Amino acid sequence: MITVFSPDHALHQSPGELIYSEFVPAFEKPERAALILARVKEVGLGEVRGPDVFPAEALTKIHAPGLVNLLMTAHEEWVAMGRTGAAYPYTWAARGMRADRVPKNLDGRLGFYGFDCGTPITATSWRAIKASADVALTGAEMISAGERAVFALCRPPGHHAGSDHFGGYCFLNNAALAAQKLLDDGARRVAILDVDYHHGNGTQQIFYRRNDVLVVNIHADPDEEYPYMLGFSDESGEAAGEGFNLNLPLPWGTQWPEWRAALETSIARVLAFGPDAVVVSLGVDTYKNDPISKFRLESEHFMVIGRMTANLMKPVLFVMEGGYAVAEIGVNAVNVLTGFDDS
Ligand code: FKS
Ligand code: ZN
Repeated sequence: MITVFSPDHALHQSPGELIYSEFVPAFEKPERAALILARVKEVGLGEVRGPDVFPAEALTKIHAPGLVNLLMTAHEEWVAMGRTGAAYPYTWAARGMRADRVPKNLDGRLGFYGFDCGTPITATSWRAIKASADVALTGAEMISAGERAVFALCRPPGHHAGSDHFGGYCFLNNAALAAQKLLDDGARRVAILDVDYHHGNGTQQIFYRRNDVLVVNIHADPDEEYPYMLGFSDESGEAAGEGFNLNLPLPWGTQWPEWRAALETSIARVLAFGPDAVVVSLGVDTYKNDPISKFRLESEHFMVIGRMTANLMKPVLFVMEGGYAVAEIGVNAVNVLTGFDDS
């Protein structure tokens, strides 16, 4: 399997995030992608190539121009206001406030588009964000050209980013951009299977009213886990999209047998949908030693995930999302890919 990777991912480095009352080192750090790439090479997964560069129009098919523009310019404006460090949002748009009027002030715009305080924008973040999107779009293009499977080693991740919001370490939704690209290249239907520990709220929101993209999520129950405000089992899609969103929330402490059963359910739903291609939002934060997550998967289970995905008998684009147990992140992520390739 070919891996698409850009060294520019390292240009995004969060100075830290607020947890409880402490400012702590960021979990989502450049080392993550470096270690996954090292493992790709160690096992000889296949060729590693750089991304092509896509025009801004590829981004605005999914995202509001105001969001893209903010991500591009926020840090420059931050500095122009005499500030140092990274640009963090710290006022948020809650229900009852205006959703139809974007304020001019930078803090207002960061709060209008941002939904948490763990997703800062640095001077060079945009270059990493754009490279990550280009990695996913390149992977999609390769699938359109006939590849059976491609690994888009995206960083920063994307599945929490919605059409007009960023957060959860995510800025642009790489998986959604890839799915849209597959459709634009001629696929009639695309399924997104999100196996990250956290609910892919952005992906769900983007496609919620559409029936050309099926979105299936296996994740920690939003009653107990981030992102809390979306991902419940009664969210099945809206309007034309009714029936094309499936959420399979699982409780804290979930182990492999229950997780695997949810994957079987997901695979049956994807097969019934009959997609021309599948995008897997690949998070390995379901691992038992993950520092911010509470599922109990073991390294060998990631291989089974790859094998079960291969059994779909569809072209698959793997898009990297989360995973914070850095010592094991390479083995866990690449186990999915070798599990796929060996089937
Ligand atoms: C932990 C606080 C929660 C935010 C967690 C974001 C998870 C991101 C992710 C992605 F795939 F996007 F990277 N902080 N105590 O893993 O879903
Ligand atoms: Zn996650």
